Amino acid sequence: MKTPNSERVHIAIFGNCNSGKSSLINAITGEQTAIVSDVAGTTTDLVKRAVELPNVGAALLIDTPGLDDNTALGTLRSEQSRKALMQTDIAIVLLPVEDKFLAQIRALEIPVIQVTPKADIATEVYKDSIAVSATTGKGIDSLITAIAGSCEQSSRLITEGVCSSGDTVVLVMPQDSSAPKGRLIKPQVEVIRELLDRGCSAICCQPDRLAHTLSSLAKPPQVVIADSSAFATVKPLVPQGVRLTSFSILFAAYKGDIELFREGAKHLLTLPPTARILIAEACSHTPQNEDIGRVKLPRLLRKKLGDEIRIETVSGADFPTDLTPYDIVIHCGACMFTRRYVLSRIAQAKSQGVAMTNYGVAIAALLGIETDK
Ligand SMILES: Nc1nc2c(ncn2[C@@H]2O[C@H](COP(=O)(O)OP(=O)(O)OP(=O)(O)O)[C@@H](O)[C@H]2O)c(=O)[nH]1
Ligand SMILES: [Mg+2]
Repeated sequence: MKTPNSERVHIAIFGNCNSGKSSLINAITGEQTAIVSDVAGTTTDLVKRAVELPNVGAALLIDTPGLDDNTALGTLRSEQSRKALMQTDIAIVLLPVEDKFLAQIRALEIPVIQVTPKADIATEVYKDSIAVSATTGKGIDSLITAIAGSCEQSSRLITEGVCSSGDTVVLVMPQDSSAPKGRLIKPQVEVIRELLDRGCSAICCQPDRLAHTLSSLAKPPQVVIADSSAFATVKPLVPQGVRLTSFSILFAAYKGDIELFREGAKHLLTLPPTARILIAEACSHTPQNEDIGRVKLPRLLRKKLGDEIRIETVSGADFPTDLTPYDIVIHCGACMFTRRYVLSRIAQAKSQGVAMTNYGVAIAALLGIETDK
């Protein structure tokens, strides 16, 4: 099955015009698909290429327009390159570039690999960089090893800190009318897969079978993970000493900053009836999300804060650059976004002094539900 882009490590190549970015992508993939020429400004758009890299796995290489293109159109394009940073997990930077750009990458805490390009003709190798030649292939292996090293540092588990290898885990997954027909939703599939990879036993049931499932086990499970909509039914059935959490809480930690989201949810409960709230969805059209973001969440918000509150919704890449008109941003679970993308939105909200939370944490707070993690 094809790996979705949200599961791929996003590796973006940045540098000035003609520095050899597209050639480097061709050298990494061993295919001459990116257009290369000695005319500055050859790459005019973000170009994404799905690849499998040794010790990295599924990756998405992102070719970008030159950063130093100062023509009118070029300025727009280089602006695009800077925007690409928002979706970048690992940045490969072809030196030299403006210090300001490197500072921007560091501010977003994106792992960066610095490269001296065209090593076959370069007269000097920049400090702390890997010398690489797309023409001779020199340094390409070292570059891929460095990418693998950066991936290792940033890889994290969904069930980190909640489940240990070998645990028995009961998953409570309602398959009601809001569930898609004939399949499981992505967060459930991903948790089950990860538990299997970690040598855990994953036992799935719907809420009405939980009591039966627990009583049929010789020993209580270590963890119960429930859909937050089933919490009211599940909580009283979970024995003392068994850890209880929800898929949304796990994903809030995996795809964001759970502490910040919890603070945001506390703030949400104190907002006045004049509040202005921004709901941000990652997908432009996903029925289940639409249901939560457009119907369920607004209903809960109005019930708690009053009918006068103003709620606006944005979707996809359509996230405002100025968040200050809003009292809070409520983001979806971001199953279609990478962690980095969500973190860069969090960084933006933080720098503008605007509170942020996500669907799962906000709904839990509005319903007065508490989880162990
Ligand atoms: N000698 C040498 N030439 C290279 C190397 N890599 C790229 N070039 C040449 O440098 C020129 C620019 O290469 P591109 O890959 O198009 O550079 P780019 O950074 O993608 O350029 P823009 O898309 O215009 O920003 C081409 O003429 C390439 O043949 C290299 O490793 N060694
Ligand atoms: Mg190019």
